[in-house]
Amino acid sequence: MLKVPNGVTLVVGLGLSGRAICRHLSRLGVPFMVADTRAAPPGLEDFRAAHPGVAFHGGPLTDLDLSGVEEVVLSPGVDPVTPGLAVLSGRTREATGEPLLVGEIALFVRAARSPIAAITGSNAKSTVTTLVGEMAREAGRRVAVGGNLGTPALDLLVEAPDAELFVLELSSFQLETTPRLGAETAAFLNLSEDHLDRHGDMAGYRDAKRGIFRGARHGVINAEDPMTWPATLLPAEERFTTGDPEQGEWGIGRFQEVDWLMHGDTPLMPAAEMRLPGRHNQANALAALAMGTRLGLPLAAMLAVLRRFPGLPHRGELIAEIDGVRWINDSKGTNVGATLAAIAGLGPTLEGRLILLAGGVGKGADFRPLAAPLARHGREAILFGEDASRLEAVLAGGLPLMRVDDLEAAMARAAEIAEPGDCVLLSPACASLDQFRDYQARGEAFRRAVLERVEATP
Ligand code: UMA
Ligand code: ADP
Repeated sequence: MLKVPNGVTLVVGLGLSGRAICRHLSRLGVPFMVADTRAAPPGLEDFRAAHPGVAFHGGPLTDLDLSGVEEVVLSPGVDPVTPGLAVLSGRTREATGEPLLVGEIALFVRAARSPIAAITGSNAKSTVTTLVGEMAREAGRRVAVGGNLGTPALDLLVEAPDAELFVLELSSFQLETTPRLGAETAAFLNLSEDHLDRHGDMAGYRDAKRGIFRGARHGVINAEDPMTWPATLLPAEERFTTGDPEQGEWGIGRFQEVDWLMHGDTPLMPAAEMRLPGRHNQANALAALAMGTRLGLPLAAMLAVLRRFPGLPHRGELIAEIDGVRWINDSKGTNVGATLAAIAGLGPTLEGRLILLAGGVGKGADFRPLAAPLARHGREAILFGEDASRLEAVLAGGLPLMRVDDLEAAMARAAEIAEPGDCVLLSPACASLDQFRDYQARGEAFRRAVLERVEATP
């Protein structure tokens, strides 16, 4: 057994977060060592170069004697019940009374001197985080944006030392190990099945995400999704809905015969002026407006961002229109909730029909919710990857189905059957890891193939 020396902090995981944690501890002058359950994780060389002389243990955590450890800081991908960590369960640090086992965001909260706007949910986190960040920037605020998206939170402290506002996307993994976030405004956008392998069941997953409200001064929640509501009353709380808003709510209402983004009975902007397409993105805009308003951002600046923001790559991204057929990359649709939102958000806006390209690693999810909206809006679903047969079983009878080997074959089939006014939508409802490095690689493969088609089109 290797003893972590008394008073030394243990960092677990040597990925993006782990290395950010090491840099932070090193800046603070806190003695630390690092463990990873892999013998030689890809980050090891960088780590050794950056922190010569700092001890590294590669292998099971059960090899470590943690009896004298000062604190254990986990990377988000490391489950707090990983063998070897159980001895820490329920234990607190004498000096602070905080749990002995925390994550990167706990360290961030201790060090940050400016307000935090935090966003979680199963889907749309990155979109809303980016919107709020852009709105703050448009309003002239010095804002730093990161977390589960882009720059790890702790690195923001160095990259943007003069930030007046931090906008953080936070995952259930990060929230689970954050004892108290204390956000100025915290949004829980939606909850649908994902990451159940880690959280056990939906209640466990929801409870982890609800951690975003610990110490929050203002909460933004989804009126249509009670799973996002906090367990205890917050000092202030606002709701968004895609329906007609009640007093104080953010929603979509009819005014001058078109749909408007509304705050209570005040019309703010015609929904069609938003550059992002679909009802699901209108919900995202409303959540961002609620947060921005709490942060004191002027309405004009926020609406200007909604008029121009084209969306992030791989999230409902229009790559090209070829012969009247739109090809949309929603490779980030890695779970049923995201794909459902894409189908239900885009379907009603089409002159033709949807051709859905889906499949990959389903993470044990229940695909049944996809069947009805696909039957309503779909021309055909083209299925590939590890869980194609599970998708096929659930969708059978609703619309024509086609099984192919991979994305390339799926795109060839889509080009064959598409008619003007149709939309070819890559929104796999699955992770990509059976056939691609990650969802970005899958989206890039789609983009390249569409652009080749553009070039080949006379
Ligand atoms: N590791 C172990 N034991 C384990 C699991 C992992 O030692 O049981 C080690 C791995 O060997 C590796 C390191 O931990 O060396 C990887 O750490 P990590 O999985 O926590 O990943 P990071 O590179 O630190 O990236 C994490 C987030 N990843 C996860 O939560 C899985 C990134 O989110 C995030 O951008 C980054 O921190 C910066 O904050 C990615 C993600 O997929 C985008 N997030 C999930 C999602 O969005 O659905 C939650
Ligand atoms: P996250 O960071 O939570 O993964 P993203 O903004 O990257 O969120 O979007 C992920 C997926 O969710 C995309 O496929 C996108 O089309 C879909 N999506 C966007 N808005 C919503 C919404 N309001 N509800 C459900 N899914 C959505």
